[in-house]
Amino acid sequence: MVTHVTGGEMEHSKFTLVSLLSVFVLLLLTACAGTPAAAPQTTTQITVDMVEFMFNPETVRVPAGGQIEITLINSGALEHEWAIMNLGIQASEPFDENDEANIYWEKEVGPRSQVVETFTAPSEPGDYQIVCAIAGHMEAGMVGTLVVEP
Ligand SMILES: [Cu+2]
Repeated sequence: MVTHVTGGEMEHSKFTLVSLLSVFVLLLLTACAGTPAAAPQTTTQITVDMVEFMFNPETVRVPAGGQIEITLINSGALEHEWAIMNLGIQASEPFDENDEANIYWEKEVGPRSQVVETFTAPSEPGDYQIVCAIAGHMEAGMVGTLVVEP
């Protein structure tokens, strides 16, 4: 006995398949919609190269209160760090505990390596001193400026 599939039945199975797919797609969309969307935020990307004994570039400009993504590259043979001092503070030479307490944000990077970090720029516009707080490095020239723009 031969079963003939009529045109009507064929249309029906196609319709069922399409319906199932639609439901599946809807479920996927609903799942995605359930995830809270991240608030749009502008990130300022900066890159600083560190080597004995300097920062390149020395001066970095960021918007006040902005979200900053910094790539810190240590091309040198020694450990270095990029430390932002609080507004109005000039680190003493040698760098001491009082200076340590006046760091706004800092990141150390091992020799011949790099890191990507994020931080929030100070909300107060102005010129912030940047130093490498490792003993002797500031004196040797590892100083710079973070210009926080209004
Ligand atoms: Cu250093």
